[in-house]
Amino acid sequence: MKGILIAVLALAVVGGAIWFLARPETSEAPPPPAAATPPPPAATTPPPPAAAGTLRVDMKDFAFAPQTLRVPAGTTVVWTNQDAAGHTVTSDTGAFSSALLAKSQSFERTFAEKGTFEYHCTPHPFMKASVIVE
Ligand SMILES: [Cu+2]
Repeated sequence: MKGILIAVLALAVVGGAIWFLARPETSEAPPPPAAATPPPPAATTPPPPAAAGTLRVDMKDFAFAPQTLRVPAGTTVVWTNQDAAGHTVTSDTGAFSSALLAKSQSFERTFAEKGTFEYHCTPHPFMKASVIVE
């Protein structure tokens, strides 16, 4: 038993040595020098923070994306039409509806109340989606 252990250790040592000697030369290349350029100056005006509690839904290729949106209560959802065709954001229950939105136009609604809000596009009833307010 001890002989096997020694043999295994010897194999590991020999194997390691072979691996060490057989390494490609490139692994010896020194690391690239540290970038000489100074870091960019700190922005004097921080970028505007993403509006808290606002989520976007795109209307694109005759579909709402994301089709299911889970949000905490109080979230404002902004839909933007990316299609040449006009779309609406119309609640299945009549709770809300946008006008017919042309390309690049948006509609927004703040969901203060919890619940599942299914909606569709009036000209294209197959466009269905939902906002789940939790
Ligand atoms: Cu539509």
